[in-house]
Amino acid sequence: MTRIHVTYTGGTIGMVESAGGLVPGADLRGWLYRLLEDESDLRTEDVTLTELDPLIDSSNATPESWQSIIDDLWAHHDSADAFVVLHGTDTMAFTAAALSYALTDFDRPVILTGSQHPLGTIVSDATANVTGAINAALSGKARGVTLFFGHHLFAGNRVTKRSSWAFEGFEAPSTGPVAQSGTPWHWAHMDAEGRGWTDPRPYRRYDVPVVTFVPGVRAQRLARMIDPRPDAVVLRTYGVGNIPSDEPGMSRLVADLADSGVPVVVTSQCPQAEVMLGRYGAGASMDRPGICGADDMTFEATYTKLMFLLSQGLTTSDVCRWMASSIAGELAEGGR
Ligand code: ASN
Repeated sequence: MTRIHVTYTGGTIGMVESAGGLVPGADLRGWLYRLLEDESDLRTEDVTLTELDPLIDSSNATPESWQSIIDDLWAHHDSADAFVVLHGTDTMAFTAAALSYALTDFDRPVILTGSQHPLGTIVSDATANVTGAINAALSGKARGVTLFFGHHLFAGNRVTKRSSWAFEGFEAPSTGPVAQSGTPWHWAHMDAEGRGWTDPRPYRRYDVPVVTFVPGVRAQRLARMIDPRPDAVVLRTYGVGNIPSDEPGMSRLVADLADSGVPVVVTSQCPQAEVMLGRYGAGASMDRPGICGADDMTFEATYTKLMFLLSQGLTTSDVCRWMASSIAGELAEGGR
């Protein structure tokens, strides 16, 4: 018999209406145990549940919240065979990626899920998503950290939230899903190869501004965004890694930032991308040491990986080296 541990972190799934909008407050524990009793062969004693305190809207998640989930998973590592994390959808893809880097030696499947609508009503997707996550946990086929939502299972570091309302609210733009639920489930090959990370240090918060380039942005605006000097910067550039290089001072500013030792990570605004620094003249100034491309990583996988690497106390050149190497299957090294 498979034993399952559930970590409940908050999110719409367990929210109730209030005068100030949706807030945590539903009896998730009662609902979950009734669901498992009625709909599965799992015995109550085979399912344990931690309700994190406080339960949050995942918009309030921080690297410390990721760490409290990781700590809860490790605390139950020996007493369960598979793990389900109930999470708000807004930042679930960040948490899934963050967990994937920190849990490469966890050796048990971890499946995140949540819902677009609170549990307990006929219009809700909560039952479908939680039963899907439990089925993935029981399947014996899920590996590493995955996310189940709207009939699909995704690698946790390849997924992004694509819709604020659709029941198919997530997608993996570069890889597609790992499995589709059905009778039977259809599984794709999971090529989540990575080098892993032994004994990672806990997540901490770092000052990492994310700069989105838009047509007409001035270099002066960017200069203000990076003053005082942050711990690292993520640039959300165009296409394969292009910036408005004709804007006076723009390319110089980015190059100076890297030269001063601040790691600069270049991502694309395209959900499906492969960053190639120097491919165009408009991005050529960024083809230099201290500036690294995010390859085909999602924005969520990139940002959380940077937090992970900074938390390990790495130098800028090591941050860049790891940005190009797969820790937990988050990128296709050397392109696809
Ligand atoms: N704001 C909610 C959250 O992320 C959204 C949801 O769970 N559907 O916690």
